[in-house]
Amino acid sequence: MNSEDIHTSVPDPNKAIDRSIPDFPVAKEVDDNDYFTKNTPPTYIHEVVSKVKDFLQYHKANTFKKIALITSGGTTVPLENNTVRFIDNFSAGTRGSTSAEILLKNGYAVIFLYREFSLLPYSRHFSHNLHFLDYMKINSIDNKIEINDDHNDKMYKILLDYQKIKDSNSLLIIPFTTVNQYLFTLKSISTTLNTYGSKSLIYLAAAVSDFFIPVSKLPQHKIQSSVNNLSSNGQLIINLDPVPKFLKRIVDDWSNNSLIISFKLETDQNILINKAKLALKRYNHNLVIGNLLQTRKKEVVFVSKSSNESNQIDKNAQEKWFRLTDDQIKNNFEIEEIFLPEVIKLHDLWINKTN
Ligand code: PAZ
Repeated sequence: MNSEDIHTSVPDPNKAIDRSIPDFPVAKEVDDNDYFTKNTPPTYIHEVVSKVKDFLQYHKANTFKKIALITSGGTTVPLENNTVRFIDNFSAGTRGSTSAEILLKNGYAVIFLYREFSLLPYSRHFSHNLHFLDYMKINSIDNKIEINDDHNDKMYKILLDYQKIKDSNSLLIIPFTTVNQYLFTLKSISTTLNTYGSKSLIYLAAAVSDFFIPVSKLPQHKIQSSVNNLSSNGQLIINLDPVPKFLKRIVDDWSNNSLIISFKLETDQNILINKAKLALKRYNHNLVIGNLLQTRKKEVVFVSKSSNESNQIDKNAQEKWFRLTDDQIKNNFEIEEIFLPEVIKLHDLWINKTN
């Protein structure tokens, strides 16, 4: 289920920039296809498409489960083609990996498009909070490795769940690291997923860079601190182009059969709702889930079109908050357990409406 053969975090030195690619103006909403003709797809993209096709075919033929494409983790923006330095985006992958587990538990098959080495469903409970060797001990009688008694019960439950998902071929894991890999892969997967019809859900929890350096402007080698690269007062000045906003393309063409949900992250609570409403109006998808960096593990807000549909979607957009109670926090509930049942209901309505 894991695409262990695909690696995204090590740049491919053979794929040095093609200087014959002309420079291009910043893509606007109308010409965002430019991005895909003027930037280079990852070398492994055909492999991804073939894995996704096999996965969809398997579920069409055998289970006809609902399928969720979940994006998770942050994208990077390389500053050099042979990347030593890059700009990163905040996101541990908690939202995506937790949501994946819950959707899998609720009968979905999941395509998990994640930042390589960020949190994964199931292993997330162990991978980032303790040295993994501390979960184990050596049995001094036969020198076999065992799980420490303290961790046995928790690990047993999670291992059972994981094996069930693995045996039923319900989880396909695809990595990305750079924003370019993310965009090409998202386009390929969402287009392929559209053939699955309304039983597909796109759940965009990844934190995607808003700015990037187009391939035509990317230095091939490590930026040197020589005078050539620096301003007269010794500053390194980097020009970043805006990343075209592709959500509209997913909604309108790439995956117009799918229910589409995006997340909106802000740090200023005074602008969160308005930004979520704006996104809903601009992209015309099904739901925006707003969250604040500071409280994202305890509360989220759903901003959706009002049932009283009109052209002024932003004015009519509905808000619904989901919050963990103190008791739930004490008992280690995760906010995704509280709001995902509503997402599943929304998706079921979407499926019923289109059938
Ligand atoms: O991965 P994580 O749990 O640390 O963070 C999740 C999140 C805050 C990145 C996600 O909920 C989110 O809001 N994603 C969209 C980010 C954006 O507005 O681009």
